[in-house]
Amino acid sequence: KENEMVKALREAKKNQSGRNIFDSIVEKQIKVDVLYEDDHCMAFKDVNPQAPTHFLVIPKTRIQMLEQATDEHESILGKLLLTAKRLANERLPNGYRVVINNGPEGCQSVYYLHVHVIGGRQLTWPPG
Ligand code: IU
Repeated sequence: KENEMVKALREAKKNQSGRNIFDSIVEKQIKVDVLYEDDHCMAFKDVNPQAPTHFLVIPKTRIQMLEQATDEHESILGKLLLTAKRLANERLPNGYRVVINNGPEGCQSVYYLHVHVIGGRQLTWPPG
């Protein structure tokens, strides 16, 4: 039983630190529905949308999760939010939600920092 838990924990850590599908998206090895791209970030439609509009904004250089961001990421974090805002303003005049999930209890499933932009229907609060 303990061995299984140690193994599961090791596996979870590996999944958090290794390359994942968003690395492949940034490297253009996987095609996605790109909404915007520049030297620093990329925005694309979420494959499993939670609302009529649901897209993600990611940095081109990998940050695993928000909790690992440091002062050196100040500029890219700003760019991510401003890009999310600009794309959202163009598409969602009645409002929208911007979300960053962090860690297991934050419901993060892909360990490559991404900003969710969700809208196109009346959202509810608090989230689940
Ligand atoms: P989360 O914050 O880590 O839970 O969100 C990951 C999101 O990435 C989630 O909404 C997925 O639907 C989305 N996604 C995607 O758009 N394309 C993929 O290939 C994979 C996940 I894997």
